[in-house]
Amino acid sequence: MFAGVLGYRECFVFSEYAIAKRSGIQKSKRLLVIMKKSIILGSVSLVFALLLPGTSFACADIDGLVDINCDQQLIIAGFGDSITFGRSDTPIEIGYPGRLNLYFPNAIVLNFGDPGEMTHVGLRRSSRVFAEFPNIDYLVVLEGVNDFFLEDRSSLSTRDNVLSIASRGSNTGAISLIGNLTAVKRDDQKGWVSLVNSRLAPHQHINFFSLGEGIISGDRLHPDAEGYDAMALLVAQTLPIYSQANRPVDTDGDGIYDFAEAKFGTGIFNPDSDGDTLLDGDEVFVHKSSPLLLDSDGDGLSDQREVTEIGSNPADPRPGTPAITDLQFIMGEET
Ligand SMILES: [Ca+2]
Ligand SMILES: [Ca+2]
Ligand SMILES: [Ca+2]
Ligand SMILES: [Ca+2]
Repeated sequence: MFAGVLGYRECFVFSEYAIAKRSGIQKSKRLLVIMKKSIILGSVSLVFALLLPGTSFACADIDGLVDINCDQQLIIAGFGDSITFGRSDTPIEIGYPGRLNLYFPNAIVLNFGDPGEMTHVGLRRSSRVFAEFPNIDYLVVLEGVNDFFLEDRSSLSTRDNVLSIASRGSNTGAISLIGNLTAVKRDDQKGWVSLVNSRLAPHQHINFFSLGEGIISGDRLHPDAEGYDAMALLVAQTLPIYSQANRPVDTDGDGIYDFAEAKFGTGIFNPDSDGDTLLDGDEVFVHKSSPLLLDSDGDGLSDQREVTEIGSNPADPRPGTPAITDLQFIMGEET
């Protein structure tokens, strides 16, 4: 599992990794690309984040959130403009996304904040982002204040663009959450914020506006560090609610969601496809054995025996101590 906070630049590096991966470049070379890029960008932490060993469980929750796409990674992304980016944050501009690892330490947090962006531009960008990052579990969309500066933009088009960005995220399988605009201290923009938020109200999941003007920094528009703290806390409190409400169905209760069963050749109505008494989800994610074979590694010891009696690895045929002991048993110590 990858873990770490990825800022906007790191997202670029991560993109390079994804591109290299799709191009069929060897994993070691892909990591080399990451390492070179990270050093160039002064962000070696990403290298270590990518190299962290994984944890394997069934489609288990990670940090209290459902692993929506059952890929054993928890990916949370913030999409928006300068307020997602973290403008006016101190000591560095990481915004609310950069603080989410405080609450979800095993998550990959992606910051897709693009300062100054208007929503119709964001809508176009979102296609590229979601094509490049199709494994996002949770997406938070917060954008719209910049549309105020374009005379031909209406609050209705702002709403529609935000809804479309969220919808595109949902189409990748992510849970898309729409945030309303944060409060502003600039008098000439208050009416716009109020208007957009009234348009978004029927669709909104995260009420950033409720945090009030107290979170806003000296520029009267962007939150300050404490403001971003408050936004992150609000997101962290909200995510688990929608996470649980959107938990995929696992009809047979074997730890593999229905939509993922086909990937492993198992069915949605049979929790133990090969009849070896081990749940399909445990075989796939915990033991790394086959849910379709009684003896996954072909060493003569059944998966069930290796797991429940011997304590050996059912997916590794190498003659470790338990296997030799069993071989002796098979060969007949009594003779
Ligand atoms: Ca996931
Ligand atoms: Ca299942
Ligand atoms: Ca098996
Ligand atoms: Ca075996």
